[in-house]
Amino acid sequence: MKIKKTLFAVAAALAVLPLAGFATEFRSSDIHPDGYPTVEAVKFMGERLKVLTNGKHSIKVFNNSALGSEKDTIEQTKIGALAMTRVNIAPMNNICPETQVPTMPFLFRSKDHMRHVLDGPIGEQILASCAPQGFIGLAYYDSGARNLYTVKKPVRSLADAKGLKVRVQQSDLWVSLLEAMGANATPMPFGEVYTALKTGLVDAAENNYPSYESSRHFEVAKFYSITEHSMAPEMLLFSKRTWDGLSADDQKAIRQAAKESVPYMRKLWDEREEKSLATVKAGGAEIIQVDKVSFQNAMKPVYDKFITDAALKSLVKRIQDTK
Ligand code: GTR
Repeated sequence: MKIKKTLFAVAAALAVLPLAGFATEFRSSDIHPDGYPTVEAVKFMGERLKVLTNGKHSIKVFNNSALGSEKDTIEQTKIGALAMTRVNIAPMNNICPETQVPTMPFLFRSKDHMRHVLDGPIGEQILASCAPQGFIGLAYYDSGARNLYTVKKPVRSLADAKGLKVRVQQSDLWVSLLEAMGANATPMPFGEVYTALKTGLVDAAENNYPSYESSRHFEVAKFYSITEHSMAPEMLLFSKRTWDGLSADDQKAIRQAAKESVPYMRKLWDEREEKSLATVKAGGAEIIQVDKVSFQNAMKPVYDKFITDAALKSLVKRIQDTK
């Protein structure tokens, strides 16, 4: 509570500074380590921003959860104590309902489908929808398909997921998604998952290859089942509070630099997915093909619970109809 109050005071002070005229090093957070594609992409964005603003603005990335969990950094960004945060879209689900849509299970048919949708007007609409909550959505980054991994016994079909205690991201939608698989969902920050798996607090977690590899979760949970249940992307969010103090030219440069970092990130991402797969296999992970249809068929309750109003239904339909 005390920390929150202090942060608020800092944010309030920042809000009255005439940022428009000053050189700024924007602080940006990430939970991932150096070398991870999201971290490198934001550094690249910073380099581009420097060039586009003739050295006036730059970005400093605080990675490895140095500024807290994604939920924490989202709050800091909202109040303007932090200029930017790179997070998964999941912890935004409870804040900004439209972000639930790209999180939905089995919605994107492929990486190309996902990229095509997020690059277009649907992606733009969802980014813009977070402004009333205090966030300028700058871009999406890839996060691949998420797969379920277990410590003790492999999951080959839906029946095997029944009763498993699975760590999920801090989002109600994610809790329901795992419950629809028959599992018990335990929300917790990413930084706590390794220990939770190792000590038996949870039986399983789920993530893409690069996170499964870089977090070393593969050392403690060796059965990696290709469920591909969600392609929830990453988001790059700028504090609206900070944004509103910037000149139109600076805002344009930030948007431009963020946009330019997307293809850079995708190239790193594609390379990292392959590299991570090789690393986890060499480390003893068993890659398991599952009966995917059994998982797909179980997801209706998640759609019924979260895609409730006409606007969200229409977004889902437009995505499904996108070739
Ligand atoms: C990763 C993602 C992170 C975080 C993490 C998690 O794939 O890049 O932003 O969401 O998953 O599961 O918490």
